[in-house]
Amino acid sequence: MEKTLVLLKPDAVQRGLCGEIIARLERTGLKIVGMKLMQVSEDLANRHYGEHVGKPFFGGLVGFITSAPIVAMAFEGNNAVSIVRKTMGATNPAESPPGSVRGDFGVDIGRNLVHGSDSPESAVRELGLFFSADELLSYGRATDSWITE
Ligand code: DAT
Ligand code: MG
Repeated sequence: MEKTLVLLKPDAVQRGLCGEIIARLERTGLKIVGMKLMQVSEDLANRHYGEHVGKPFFGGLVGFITSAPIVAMAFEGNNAVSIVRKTMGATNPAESPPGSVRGDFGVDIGRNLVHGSDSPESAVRELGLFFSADELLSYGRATDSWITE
């Protein structure tokens, strides 16, 4: 089953929006299989955002993600990557539609509240950075057969 990494970034935690964002992700039917409050180290930030090294916003991005606690989550389900990305909206809140997390709660590309892996391959890599194998749980829900055929 496909899994994806979600980060509720420091702005989401500071603004008290974690519950709102988790509720939106949870009600899609995707299953929470990992979750923790944590402070991202500079080393972890550099590895997580490795694809952006050298871009003009890289320093600000690392400074931001390490500035205050985040909530790291793993969601599981068919098409988990694309469903989370759709729920998040576009990278720039100004271009993100109403009904999306970034469109409803953001104004600035550097304060866009939430991270979601951009492909199943990225998800495997990123989940490995944020979670050990024993932190990702496998369990059934009574509703599973009402969510997935
Ligand atoms: P996404 O988070 O939608 O996957 P991304 O991987 O291209 O977007 O970029 C990672 C983060 O970097 C993004 O959430 C916000 C920041 N970022 C991207 N482009 C930026 C830009 N042009 N100026 C400032 N921050 C930017
Ligand atoms: Mg990305």
